[in-house]
Amino acid sequence: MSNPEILQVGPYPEWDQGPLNAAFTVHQYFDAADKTAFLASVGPNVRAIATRGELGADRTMIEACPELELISVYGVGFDAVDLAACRERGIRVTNTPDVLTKDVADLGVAMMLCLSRGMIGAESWVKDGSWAAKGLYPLKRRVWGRRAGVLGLGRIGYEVAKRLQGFDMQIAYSDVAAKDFASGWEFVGDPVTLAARSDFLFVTLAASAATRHIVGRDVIAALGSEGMLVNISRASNIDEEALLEALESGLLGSAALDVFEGEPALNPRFLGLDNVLLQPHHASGTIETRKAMGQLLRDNLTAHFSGQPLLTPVL
Ligand code: 8YV
Repeated sequence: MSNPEILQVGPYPEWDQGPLNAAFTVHQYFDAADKTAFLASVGPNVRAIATRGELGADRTMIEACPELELISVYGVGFDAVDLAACRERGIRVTNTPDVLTKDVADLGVAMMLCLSRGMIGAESWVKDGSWAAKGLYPLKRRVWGRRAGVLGLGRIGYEVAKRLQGFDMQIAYSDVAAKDFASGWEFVGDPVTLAARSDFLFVTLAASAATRHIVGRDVIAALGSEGMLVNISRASNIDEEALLEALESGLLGSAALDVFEGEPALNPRFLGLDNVLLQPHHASGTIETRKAMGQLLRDNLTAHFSGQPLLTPVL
């Protein structure tokens, strides 16, 4: 009996590609020169799509696969998957939560520390001879004891707040409702109020149509010229034009960003700023975590095709 045919939307590390090729007949969408023709050719036999959080699967792709049963996402974010198209046909969707939560939280906190203490510039100060020529590196801002806001106290937001507690920070969060497991942290009902009482604002909520630009001009202005915005969620949660204007004018102090509209082709205006820390959507980018994500992606596929319950269903 032939292996189930799947569509692979983006590349995976070799340690994932081998087992995927062994278990399935894999059609690699990302390698196709003419993607429309490729979908027309292989789509009719595709029973599952293996994608990545930032790549997802749009309606066109889904409709090109009339036998599609499952979309397995390598990543926790499934906002790039057209869930409405999936619901119309009863297509299941899985993601890879939990295995990446702590890595993403680690990088968010590391970005805050790196930017607030000026570590990128400090390394240049050493390497370009400024230390010897100009003396002490300019003073930066401390982190411990200051005010942190977490916008979205889900898995990742909770791990961020736990880490910030270790820096004796005054922690508040905003979510759709107060969380009973967050007793030591202040619940704030809206993002503007949260930003106004924060020095560091972490955007950690899952992205959806409902959260698009939840960090807009009002939130950015409330965070203010001494504030730092840290985004480890999705670019769509922030009004990027408003963010750029605020960073360029000084209305916002600084921003540490792991995600961008149009990534990897980010807006070139970011490149000219000296009050940002830019990361290449790397928050879950460790060997250990990516291996666990790849394993969970395949385990969901295997479970589906063997008639077993999905491990981490979204839909
Ligand atoms: C993934 C992400 O690593 O989890 C997500 O949704 O955005 C990242 O953590 C990325 O999608 C993998 O390509």
